[in-house]
Amino acid sequence: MSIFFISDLHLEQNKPHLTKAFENFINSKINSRDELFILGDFFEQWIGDDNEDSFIKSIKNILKAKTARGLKIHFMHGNRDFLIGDKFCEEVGVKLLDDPFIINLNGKKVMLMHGDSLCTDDKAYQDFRNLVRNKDWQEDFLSKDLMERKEVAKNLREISSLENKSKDEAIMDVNQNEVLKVIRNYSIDVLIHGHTHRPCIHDENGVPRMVLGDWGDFLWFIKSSKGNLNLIKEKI
Ligand code: LP5
Ligand code: MN
Repeated sequence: MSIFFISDLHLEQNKPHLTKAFENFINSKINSRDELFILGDFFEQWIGDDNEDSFIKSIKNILKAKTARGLKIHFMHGNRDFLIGDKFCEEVGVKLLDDPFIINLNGKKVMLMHGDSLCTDDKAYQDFRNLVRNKDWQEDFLSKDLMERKEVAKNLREISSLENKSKDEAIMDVNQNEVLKVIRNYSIDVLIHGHTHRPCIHDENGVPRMVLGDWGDFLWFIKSSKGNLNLIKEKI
């Protein structure tokens, strides 16, 4: 039995090769006794579980086909799909996880995160995150009609890509003190996250911090088998 971790697939309607890559990945590498952890930004954006089109249906079908055969899939929110709710999770049979979430792997405490909460130097983003992760704010946003939500998401994407161009690269990476604080506070043995799109294995005072990459020309995943965790990159 193996455990797989992926993040930052950024699946969207106009990138069908990514949907295909995910379908191939889940069907060819993962069997029903394995477990899959999706650590956020699975979708390029998510504006509510009531939004459905042929693309979303096709992803649901891929997930449903695997969970119906017994595959356990765990899902964590990212900064693009933090509005994924219980309706979606129940429909496709995945379990929503808190961020952070700790699992025990062969006696090791492994912490899973999307990774955005570690980017504490990015004050503008953290303020934005606090706003949109608020339950009341989310209820209000989700009560708006779909057209309006689509428009807000589009504007926000434009603001975000404009701002990212002027932000220092270092600001958009994790804050070192925050990483060490998390490792210390939770006494973890391994930290796995995505978000930064800077795949690497860092040594944080003896604790591995494994950073998943985003999917594009390559797919990235971490596989745990026989007690080892490996960060793997494959051509799509
Ligand atoms: O996503 P990416 O890689 O471009 O950048 C992220 C941070 N940006 C975001 C915003 C997302 O891209 C937008 C996703 C939209 C889909 C969901 C829509 C449903 C909800 C709509 C909610 C309004 O996460 C970016 C980080 C970067 O990662 C690196 O970590 O820097 O952060 C920003 O760009 C945030 C800006 O700095 C601040 C934005 C202020 C916006 C103020 C408008 C308030 C919106 C209220 C609307 C009603
Ligand atoms: Mn992200």
